[in-house]
Amino acid sequence: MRIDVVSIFPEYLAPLELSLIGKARQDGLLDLRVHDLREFTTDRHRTVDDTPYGGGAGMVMKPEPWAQALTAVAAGRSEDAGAPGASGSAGKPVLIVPSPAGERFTQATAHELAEEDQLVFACGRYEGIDERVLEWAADHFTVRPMSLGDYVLNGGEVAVLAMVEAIGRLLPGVVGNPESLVEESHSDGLLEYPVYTKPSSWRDRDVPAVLLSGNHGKIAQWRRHEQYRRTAERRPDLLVEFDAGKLPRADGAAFADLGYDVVDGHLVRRPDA
Ligand code: 6GU
Repeated sequence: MRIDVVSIFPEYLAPLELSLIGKARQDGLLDLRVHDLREFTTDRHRTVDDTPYGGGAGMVMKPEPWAQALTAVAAGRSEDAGAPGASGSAGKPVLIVPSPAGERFTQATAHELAEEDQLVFACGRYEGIDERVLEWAADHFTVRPMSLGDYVLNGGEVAVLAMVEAIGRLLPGVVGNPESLVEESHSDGLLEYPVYTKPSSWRDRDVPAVLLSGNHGKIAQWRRHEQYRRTAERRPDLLVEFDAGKLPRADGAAFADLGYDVVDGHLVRRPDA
């Protein structure tokens, strides 16, 4: 996969040289390039922002440097990137614009984007990028404004670190044991079960006995129930979406204990619970 990141703070992306993603780049699994937006300005002061039409606080990123930068990175894509049928976006690179006003980035989005040939991240700062850049870019890219969640960051860079890590670890060969991608939070619409390691007793706290029992059926059941309990407590919003139709029959009782009924394959919180 090819990833281009355009930012006025390229140094902000330095952590992408570390750990799993850094290794993936060294191993040639990920061709990631960071570009300085100011390199695409033409004035002496390398200006990237200006005051907003209509008034208001803050500054808006000017369209010209963005068009220059995005044209350059779209043209610089790898030879096979435009091969028809190879990508989910009909050969166009995907332009991801981090913004609290974007659609929500989820594990499902990460899986979707991991199938693409080229991703371009356009890091806005200040109040954002002139809207016409996104309209113009739609001729050359599949444009996707994306938000990590309902809070505001100062710019897209930190969000790009998160999204590139979430996507990069799904690329073939990046995570050593692909099994570890199967049983993790959000892979099945639930939060992950709690985990323990040695010693079996620590500061008067024992590891749940079932995990030492060697009974793999019982262990799997305990872990599923812990996922339900934890999700009900911390993220009840996930249970509304959860497909309860594929639940083991006996697990309906576990949900009943948590105050949920299974109705038409969906979990419904009992009014009295
Ligand atoms: Cl993706 N960008 C910015 N600037 N702020 C955010 C965000 C993204 N997600 C949540 N807040």
